[in-house]
Amino acid sequence: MDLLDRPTTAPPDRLPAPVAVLVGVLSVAAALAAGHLVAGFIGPTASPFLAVGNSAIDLTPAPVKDWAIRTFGTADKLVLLLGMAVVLLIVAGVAGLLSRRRSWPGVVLATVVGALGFLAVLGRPDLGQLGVLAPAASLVTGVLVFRWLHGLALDRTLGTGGSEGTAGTDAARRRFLLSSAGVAAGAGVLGAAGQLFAVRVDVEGSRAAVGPLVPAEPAPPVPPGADFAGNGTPRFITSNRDFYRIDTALTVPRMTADEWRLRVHGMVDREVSFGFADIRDRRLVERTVTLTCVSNEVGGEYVSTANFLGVPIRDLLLEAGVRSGADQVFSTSVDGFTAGTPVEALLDPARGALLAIGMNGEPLPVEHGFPARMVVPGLYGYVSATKWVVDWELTRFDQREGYWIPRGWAVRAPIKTQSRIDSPRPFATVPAGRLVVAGVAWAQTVGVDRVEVRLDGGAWQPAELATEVGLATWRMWRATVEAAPGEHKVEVRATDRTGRTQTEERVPPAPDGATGWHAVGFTAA
Ligand SMILES: Nc1nc2c(c(=O)[nH]1)N[C@H]1C(S)=C(S)[C@@H](COP(=O)(O)O)O[C@H]1N2
Ligand SMILES: [Mo]
Repeated sequence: MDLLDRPTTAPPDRLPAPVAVLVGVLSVAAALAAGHLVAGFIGPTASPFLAVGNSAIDLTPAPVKDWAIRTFGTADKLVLLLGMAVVLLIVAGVAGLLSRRRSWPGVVLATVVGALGFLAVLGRPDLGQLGVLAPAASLVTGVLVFRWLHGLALDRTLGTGGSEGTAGTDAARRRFLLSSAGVAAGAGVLGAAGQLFAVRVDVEGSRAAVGPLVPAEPAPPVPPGADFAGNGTPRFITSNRDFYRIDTALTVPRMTADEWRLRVHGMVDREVSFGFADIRDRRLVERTVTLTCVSNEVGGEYVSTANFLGVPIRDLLLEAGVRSGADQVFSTSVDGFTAGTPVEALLDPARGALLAIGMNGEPLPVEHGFPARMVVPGLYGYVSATKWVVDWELTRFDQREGYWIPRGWAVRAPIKTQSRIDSPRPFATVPAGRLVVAGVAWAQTVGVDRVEVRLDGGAWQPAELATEVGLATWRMWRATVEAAPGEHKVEVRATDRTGRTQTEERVPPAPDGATGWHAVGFTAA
């Protein structure tokens, strides 16, 4: 309070800088809280802060986005929100400093920032027109609080707070401090209330209420010997908790099974739609599928395997009747993510694409798409695996583009044959002598035929393959090499059943998946 109360010789004619900054920051806090509260009622993504964050994600140029994912991994969203908070604090401070005499410069700046919130919310595909109520609440609250606190602060500074003399100044100062504290507390309470309303949708309760999902056609049990976990590979089935996760939205959509509906329309003979019970009451089939992300670097972790339970997408499409000429199913998630999948792949009974409602014996986890998602063996997730899916439009590839296509990724994206070394870990030190190298390989829909390893650029030697579980899944391998004391490099390459061997050349993930041999350097001692 020292700075605020510093005695001045000449009567000041403007707010001290710290007071001005405080007014700006508190007004922005109040604005965000009001928007967050309103968004709690009409849809969490209408919260102006989140909406601006989501727009930032959607508008970020592809190279920056790829860099952010590479650098921060799944913390990229936290980094973005923190970065936005810092920028906003600076803007709020500047708005205050520009308004040391009069409030209008700050009001203008606040309006400009508020307009960003409006644009962001209007751009959200998942919000109705009510969505703009949230940024409207922010804007009005921000401007009113700013003008009010600004007035109190001027009274306090100039001593125009009412009665004459120091008593008046003291009263004005008290009024300003109390009001500031009130705004800070009020913003906290409103923001928290908005958060409570936003999570009131009891999605976990809805998941629990689904009850046991019993497949009419269970996936064959994973045979013993399907993994080499003892040698350092992952377990064959990835637990739901460890399953990799990719989503564009800042917050995971919270939709209950009761609210969920999938609408099938566009180039169909008849529009149909399905509620959750319609799907759950059908003959459910379970399939073991390895999902893969196109962003997976050579040797990367964005590949996992689960037992997915659901109904064949083929059956649902046949009920709607696909008109000739339609070559794309354009799927939309409740959060606005979209993907374009070839009709041909979805109708192929051998591929076995599912509308999944279960994963590893439970209803889909919320982060993996509850109530329902698509799972299409052999296609990268961004062109096929829409989570929280609510809409299928039968259309043509030349008519509509899925979310990632204008961002530099390929329209058609079959998963490339790949292999990865899981043991030894990079830079590990291992005992010299015989060493078991182990890992995974995948070539979804055709199967892995052969895996080979070589040490220090020597001759390729065949690896032992684990028991094959299916063509839609990964396959584990291991090989024994002789490592003399010193530094080594081990490399791997797979050959699929079409006879194609992975090529050596390293190609980055964009636009249609990384290629190249995975190599691991280690020391034998
Ligand atoms: N709604 C929605 N669905 C989505 C995505 C997304 O960002 N939003 N990401 C896709 C991508 S890029 C991949 S690789 C898979 C990942 O599925 P998972 O998170 O269950 O592993 O989901 C796909 N489905
Ligand atoms: Mo992905």
